[in-house]
Amino acid sequence: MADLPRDMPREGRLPGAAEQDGDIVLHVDMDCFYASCERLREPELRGEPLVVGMGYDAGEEHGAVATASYEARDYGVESAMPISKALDRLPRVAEHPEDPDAGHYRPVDLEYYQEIARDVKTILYDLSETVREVSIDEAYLDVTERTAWEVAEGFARHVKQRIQSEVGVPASVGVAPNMSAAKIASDHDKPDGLTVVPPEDLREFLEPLPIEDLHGVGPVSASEFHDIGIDTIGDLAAADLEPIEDRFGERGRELHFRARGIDDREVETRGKPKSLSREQSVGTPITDPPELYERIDALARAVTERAERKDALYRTIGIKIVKPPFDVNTRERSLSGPVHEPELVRETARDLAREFEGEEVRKVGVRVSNLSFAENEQADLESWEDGSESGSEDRQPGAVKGQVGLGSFETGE
Ligand code: TTP
Ligand code: MG
Repeated sequence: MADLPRDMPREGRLPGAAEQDGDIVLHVDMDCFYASCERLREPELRGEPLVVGMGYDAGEEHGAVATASYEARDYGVESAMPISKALDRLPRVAEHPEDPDAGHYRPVDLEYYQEIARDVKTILYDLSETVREVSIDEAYLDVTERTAWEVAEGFARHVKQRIQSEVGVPASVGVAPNMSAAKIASDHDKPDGLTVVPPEDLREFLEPLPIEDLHGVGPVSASEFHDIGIDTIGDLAAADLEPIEDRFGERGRELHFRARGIDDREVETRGKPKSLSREQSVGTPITDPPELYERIDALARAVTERAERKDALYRTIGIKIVKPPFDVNTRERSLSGPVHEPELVRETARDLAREFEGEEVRKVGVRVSNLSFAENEQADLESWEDGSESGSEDRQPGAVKGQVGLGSFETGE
């Protein structure tokens, strides 16, 4: 594998912010979602081969599998397969009651699944302020402020358990330093999966995986990659960028980066964010006040630049100071009205940090909240555009505000 710099600057990142201290992204994807919903209201279906789809009743000829339980997948039944083919592989119990290799079939009841999905998403919004819903059963959470790498596994287990105990359906969860890797991680150990990939393990985790595991590589581009001798994510990471770009264009470039564990997309809630923040960890705790203030200044600048891009005004300015090992302190100050004044953010943040002068500090953050938006729809527009530019992953032409992912799902390409 090529010797690539691990500390490549990420766009939008603070200079000097070490990669390993960046974001913590959690991806949730429900297991055989429609089938799990059916099992919730019909517990006898648990552990049974179960196909959810349309068109299997006598007299119907057309229809496709929406999803299959993992037991049905063992018979070769897959999403999007023609129902006739599914019936060949797994006959219906209703018609073959004596056959031990028969399965259950249920029609699609989207409204019911959407209701369950809403319950799941409510828990996710409770777990993080920043939730990016990408389909009916899938979302990314920015959990940087809610956990730390050392305890991320316990946090992920908590997420799974809450969904299981409060809603009653199983989920797979992946935690990684960016969206692309988190998606791969949640898929890694499905069903009932839990995979945590801390930054220092990222390259090693990705390297041996088949190129198909990289989200955005569907069957067509996978076979093109195989044609040029790229079989694993590690092969792509080690390949020269130029020929990849020539062949696959901008998307090739993006995939090449993701193969190397680099993905600059930020998890952003569709719609208006509630706060904007930036934080940075330091390897050796800071005790030197000038260094602390220097970092505060850089973070304040990053946050106000982001507010500017989003046309956001803020009423509250806050800081976060983490002392070793995990002593999290937040302080904030509210203003009388919404403003956009970078200098005021810098001064206020410095002022709030004063009480920590001389103490050991391992993480610093600056945040503005109580946001209002100068240009009414600007924030929505921007986050939508961000999403559509960000590669194949979140492209959902049908997914506009208010109907994110309803009935839409990803097919790879
Ligand atoms: P997926 O998350 O792709 O699949 P899944 O949840 O059924 O299974 P997995 O455990 O592998 O995550 O899609 C979520 C739901 O979207 C799925 O339950 C049914 C629906 N869907 C379709 O209707 N047609 C399709 O082709 C696919 C892929 C999904
Ligand atoms: Mg799923």
